[in-house]
Amino acid sequence: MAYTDLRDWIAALERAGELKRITTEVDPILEITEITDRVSKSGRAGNKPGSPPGGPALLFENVKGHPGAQVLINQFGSARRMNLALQVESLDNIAERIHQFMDVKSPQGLLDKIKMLPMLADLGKFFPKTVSSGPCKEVIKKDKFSLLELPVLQCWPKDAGRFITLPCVLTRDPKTGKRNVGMYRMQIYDERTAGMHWQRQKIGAEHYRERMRAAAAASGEGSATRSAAVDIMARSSGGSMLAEGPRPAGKMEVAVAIGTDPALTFSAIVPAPPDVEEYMIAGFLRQSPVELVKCETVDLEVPANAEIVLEGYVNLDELRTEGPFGDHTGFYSLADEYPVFHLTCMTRRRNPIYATTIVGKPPMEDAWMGKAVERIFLPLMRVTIPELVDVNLPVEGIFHNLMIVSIKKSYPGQARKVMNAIWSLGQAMFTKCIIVVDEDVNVQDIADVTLKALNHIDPERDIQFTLGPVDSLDHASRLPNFGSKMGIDATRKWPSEGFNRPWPDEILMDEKTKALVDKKWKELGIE
Ligand SMILES: Cc1cc2nc3c(=O)[nH]c(=O)nc-3n(C[C@H](O)[C@H](O)[C@H](O)COP(=O)(O)O)c2cc1C
Ligand SMILES: [Mn+2]
Repeated sequence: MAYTDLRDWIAALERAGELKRITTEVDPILEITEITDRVSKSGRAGNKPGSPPGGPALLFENVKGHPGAQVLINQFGSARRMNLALQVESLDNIAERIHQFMDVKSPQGLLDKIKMLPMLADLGKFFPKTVSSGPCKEVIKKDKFSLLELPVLQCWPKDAGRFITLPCVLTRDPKTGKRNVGMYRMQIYDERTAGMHWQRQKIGAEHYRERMRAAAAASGEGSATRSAAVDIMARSSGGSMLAEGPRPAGKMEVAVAIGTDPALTFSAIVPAPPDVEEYMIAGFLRQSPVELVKCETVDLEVPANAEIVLEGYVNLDELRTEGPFGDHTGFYSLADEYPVFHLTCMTRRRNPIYATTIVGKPPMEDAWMGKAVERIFLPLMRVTIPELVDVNLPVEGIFHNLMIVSIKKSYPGQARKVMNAIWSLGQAMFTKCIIVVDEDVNVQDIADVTLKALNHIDPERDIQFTLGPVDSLDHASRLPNFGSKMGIDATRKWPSEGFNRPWPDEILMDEKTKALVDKKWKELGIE
C-alpha cells in the first residue's frame, strides 16, 4: 500500500526504527543544521547504497519561536530509507519496472496479450485523480497569514536568510497546459514574498519564459514577435534569469506544496523530460494515483495530502537578489537575481508538519536522493546509450561534477560518442567530467576505477574538452551557466583507433592455485 501522506510515511519510519523524535528545544537558525549535519555524517564509512544506514530521520517537536510546530528532516537520508520511501527492496526493482514498460514487444497471440494485462492495469495508476477536498484544506487562510509562521531554517552562517528547502513548486506550461513540479528553494523575504530559485535550464524557468514570450507578443513588442522573443531570451543571458533591459508586464501563477508523501516529494527532484508530469512519475513510483485538489486563488491543482500549500504568483517584470546560500557543492552559491513569489493564500493542515532538508558538504540527505536518481535512470539512459553497462555518480562529485560510466565497446571512438550522448541528455548536460571505462571495470568501486582508468590513459590523447551549458551552481566556469566540460576516454585503445602497441594482460591468479590455497588457508595459521 502506498503511503497516503507525510504522516503515514513518518509512522512507517517510526515502525522501522528510522525516526528520532526530539523534544529538547532547538533553534531553526543554524542549530537544526548542526544537529542534522552530524547525524547525516554518522556511520559515513558504511553508508554506501545497499549497506547499513547512517543516522536516522529527525522530527523536531520543540522549535524555538514556533510553539507547537514540528520539523521533519533527513527523511531520505540513507540508502535504507530511500528504499523504504519508494517501497522497494532495492532501487534496481524500479529500474526493472521501467525496463518492463520499455521492453514491450507487440503481443504474439492471446497468451502474450494476457501477460500484458497487469502492466496495463498498472498504467492506470499513474494518472493523478482530482478529488473535491483533502487534508491540505483543513485551514484556508486568505487574509491573515504569513510565511513567517512557518518554522523555516536558516541553514548556514552566511546564508542570506531563511530558506524553504524542500518545496514542490508547481507551474503550468502556458502552451500545452501540462503541469510541472520542481524542487526549487525559496528564500523568505518577508510575510508574503519569497525568492523563486528555478535555475534557467529548469522547467519552471521555461514556463516563466513562455509567459514572457507570450506577454511580449501581446504587448507592442509583438509586431516583431519572433525577434522580440529572441531579444528577451538573449537579454536573460548571464547569471540572472533576466538582466538589464525592459521586460513585459504580467504574471504567472505558482503553487507550492510542502510535506507530501515521499514518492511525490522525490518526483520533484527527478530530472524528467519536460513533458512528463511529475504527478505521473509519483503515481508510477507509489503505484497508486496522486490525489489532487484545486487551489483556492490560482488555476492549479496540488496534492490533497500536503501539509502546507502556498498559492501565489511571480511577476514577469520583477527580480530580486537571492542568496547567498550554503549549497550542496560544499560552498555558498553566490547571490543572483531571481523572480519573486507573492503569496496570495495559504492552505494547510491544522497542525502542519514542516518538511525540510539541508544541503552542504556531502554526504547529506540529497546524496541518497541523487543515488536513487542514478539507479532509476540507468534503464532510461540505455534507451539512447544502449552500450551503457553501469553508471556511478560519486557523492563527492555532487552529481554534476563527475560521472563514471562503463560501456560495452564495439567500434572505434565509441567512448567519445557516449560522452556526447550524456552531454545531450537532459540535466546530464551539466556533467563537468565524464570518465568512460570498459565493461570489465566496476564503476561502483572507486579503487578499481582509479587503478584502471589512470593506467589506461594517455592524457593528451584521451581527454575530450567541450563547451556548453554548465550548472548554475558552478562557481569556477568562465561565465555563469556556460563553460567547459571534460570527458576521459579510459577504455582500452584499439589498433583501429590508431593504437598499435601491445596491450598488457591484467594480473590475475589462476583458479587452480587459488583453490589450493583456499584449502590450505586454515592450516597456514595466518588468521
Ligand atoms: C534539496 C534540493 C534542493 C534543490 N534546489 C534547487 C533550486 O533551488 N533550484 C533549482 O533549479 N534546482 C534545485 N534542485 C534540483 C531540482 O529539483 C532538479 O533539477 C529537478 O529535476 C528540477 O525539476 P524540473 O526538471 O521539473 O525543473 C534541488 C534539488 C534538491 C534535492
Ligand atoms: Mn519536470
